[in-house]
Amino acid sequence: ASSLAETSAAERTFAEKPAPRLNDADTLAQEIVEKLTYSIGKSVKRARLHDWLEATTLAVRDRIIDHWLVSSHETAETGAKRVCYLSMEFLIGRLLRDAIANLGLTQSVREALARYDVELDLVELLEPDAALGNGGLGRLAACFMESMASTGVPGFGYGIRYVHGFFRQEIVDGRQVELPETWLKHGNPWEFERRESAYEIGFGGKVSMLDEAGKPPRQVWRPAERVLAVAYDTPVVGWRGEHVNTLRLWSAQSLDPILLDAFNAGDHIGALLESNKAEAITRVLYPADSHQAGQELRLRQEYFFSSASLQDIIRRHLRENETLSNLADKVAIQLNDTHPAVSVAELMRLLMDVHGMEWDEAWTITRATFSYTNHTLLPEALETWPIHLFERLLPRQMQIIYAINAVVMREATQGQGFDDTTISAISLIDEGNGRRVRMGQLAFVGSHAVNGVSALHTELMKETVFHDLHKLYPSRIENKTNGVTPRRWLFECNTGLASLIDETIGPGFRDEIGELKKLDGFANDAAFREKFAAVKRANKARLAALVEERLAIQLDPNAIFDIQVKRIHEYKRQLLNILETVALYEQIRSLPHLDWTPRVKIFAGKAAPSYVQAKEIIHLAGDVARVINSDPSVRNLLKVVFIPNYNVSLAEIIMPAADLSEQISTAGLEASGTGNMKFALNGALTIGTLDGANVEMLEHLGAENIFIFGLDADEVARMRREGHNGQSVIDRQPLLRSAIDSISAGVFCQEEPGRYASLMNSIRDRDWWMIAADFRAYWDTQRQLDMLWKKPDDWNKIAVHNTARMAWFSSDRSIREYAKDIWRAGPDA
Ligand code: B1H
Repeated sequence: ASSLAETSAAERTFAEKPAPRLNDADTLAQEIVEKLTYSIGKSVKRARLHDWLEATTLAVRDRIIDHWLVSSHETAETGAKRVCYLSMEFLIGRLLRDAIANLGLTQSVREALARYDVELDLVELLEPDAALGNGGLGRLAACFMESMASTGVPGFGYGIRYVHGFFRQEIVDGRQVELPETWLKHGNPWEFERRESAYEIGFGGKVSMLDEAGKPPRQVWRPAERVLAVAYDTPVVGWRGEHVNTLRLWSAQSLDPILLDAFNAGDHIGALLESNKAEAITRVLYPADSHQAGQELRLRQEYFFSSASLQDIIRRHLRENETLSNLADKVAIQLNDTHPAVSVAELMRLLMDVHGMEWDEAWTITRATFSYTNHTLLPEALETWPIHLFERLLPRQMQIIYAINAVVMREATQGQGFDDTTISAISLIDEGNGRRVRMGQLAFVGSHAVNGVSALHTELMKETVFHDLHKLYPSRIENKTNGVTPRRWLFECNTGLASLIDETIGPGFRDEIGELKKLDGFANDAAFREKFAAVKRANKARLAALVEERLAIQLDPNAIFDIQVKRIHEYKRQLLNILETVALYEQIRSLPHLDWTPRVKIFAGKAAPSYVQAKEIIHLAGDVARVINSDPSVRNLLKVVFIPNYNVSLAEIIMPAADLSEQISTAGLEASGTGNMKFALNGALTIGTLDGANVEMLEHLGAENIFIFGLDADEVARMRREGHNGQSVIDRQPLLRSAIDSISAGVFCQEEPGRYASLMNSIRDRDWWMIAADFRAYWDTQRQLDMLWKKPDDWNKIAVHNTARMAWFSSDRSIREYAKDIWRAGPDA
């Protein structure tokens, strides 16, 4: 505040809080109609629903801008440290409801629109779902942006403005079909193009020594190609609207939109080729979750947004500081996985080649500035790039990587006396597979802190991928367990539950989520449990209506809504769930007189387009659903649905409607999971393995409130080492054997009986994902849950404990930990 007083009067007018606006419905109605009239050019009479969406967005946006300017100026003028979160993905979803809720305007906007017979809920549905990400990693980045704004950490998100986000999934003849997604079709009222923040990004070309008189000789890179990175800013408003951060996404443009010479010579097509090539960089999101794409275009994307972000960070720093020597005191840069890891080499290049810094100082600053989050241990997801490709595209950065490697090797041999095998394990260059650059190693050595995303995952990082680097730098790895924002994932998506909590313990939990604990005692209050259950029933009815409308399948609201929604991946074991479903189906058929608990099995999720097994799993889920749903002998006891096109907006309807959450990955393979947290926060019980953040959920919920089964990570590792074989297990388990035999015999696909033979054989042989190995434990736990469902008091008690005890999994907690331990930024720094 003291430095605020020293700024000039002109500056101060910006930095001061804006004149407060009135938040009542009259004022909002007036503002919205003003936008409708003068920004959209429509009268109230003629306006279509979409016009109301735009007008409402613009009116709300003005209010955000007031706070945005204040936040930005405050950060600039106090010299506060900024956090720059570099991520290939920001899975932000729709923004309007979140913005209105965080500004505290939900009721007023609803009333304002109602005066014109417009329903806010319908308006909100028209907003496109911005899917600039694949799954958990991208959604985490979005939750973190919201939590940084809500906890007052000055933050920038840096990413890519993909023209086409994550593909739209349709199911045609049972198979996934990918369709292009066009979220920008009607323009995007949330973003501001910043033509003045544009940077040149080079590719290819040569590096040479420049020996200028009077200066030390230095390397210069002369790229063969150059494209322009143009910034688009979206404000991210935090809880109560007090702090607003910026999500800055880069779009690629050609420097030379048309080659005039070629154009004038009559080559109209050729004249546009270059701009097409430039713009291709930000055209589409790679849809492979937990799998490295490996294409040149992907490496171009990674470098493009890394370099643009770093140039932007440096420019802003030099506007406010005389030197780059204090960069690390003013900026913390978080690398969200290795996708922006080339930043380590790029910052070194910018500091040395462009700003004339010496190696030692540049290296010290680089490591003090960066930190890196690892999100997976799956070998197929660890990024490496062939040296020849890297060198051709980024020759100077390749030189710098060799030089960094030499520094690290020296530390390892001289400091620690590491032997040859250890040395080759930590090398940035993988010599084994045709020479490749290891991006994980690069991110690790270029950072002062490296974190995993759950306690278990962090420990496994130390034992596996980073075993040897951890020996060399034993204090670098730490844990930061993921979280989810309670605003979107409770207050907004489950207004019924949030209001019930207001009534019960007061609204304090909305500012201090820890207060949810006060709800714990109400688990024993029968009247409260009844209200809690009524909210769940209403949420289930809303989901059932959606399923009826989209799939023409009727769901029994008295059944357990047993839900598995996430990317389709073998390690996530949707197949285990399907096998249990088939086994249950067969049991119901053969023992119809038993007192079965009715269940609805709900699946949703997308498969990477080239992931054959994942696509077969989707196909199988649909085939199984078709046969079971049309079999009169199971009556209403079992229904199976696969809801197409899972995305953030669908998740907002699904999470509050779940009775049971499936978190059943092969132990040791799911780094954290975040869907697990959203479900539990909304009062679903979890059936899950000791994997990822499930382990910590067990600690916070207590063993009686979560249903853990199966092998743990050590047992999985041991069985894999010792050569586990599925058939030997299957032979001892008639239920499993029968389910596998039915599927592979074509019971669910009589038109093509061999369809699932190889999928089933993979369980009989290697059973790499431990599906056979875990089946019995899974089945038994499911039957235990069947019994529990028959005692609604007991079930609901557990459900209440889940909501009451999940506060720790707020992403505000994650962000505060990062801010304190890694970034040393934020209000408490
Ligand atoms: C996660 C990815 C991922 N881990 C590569 N790794 C990608 C890897 O396009 N790519 O190349 C995209 C995504 N995503 C997920 O991150 C983990 O599987 C979850 O367990 C975790 O909760 C989430 C957030 O940390």
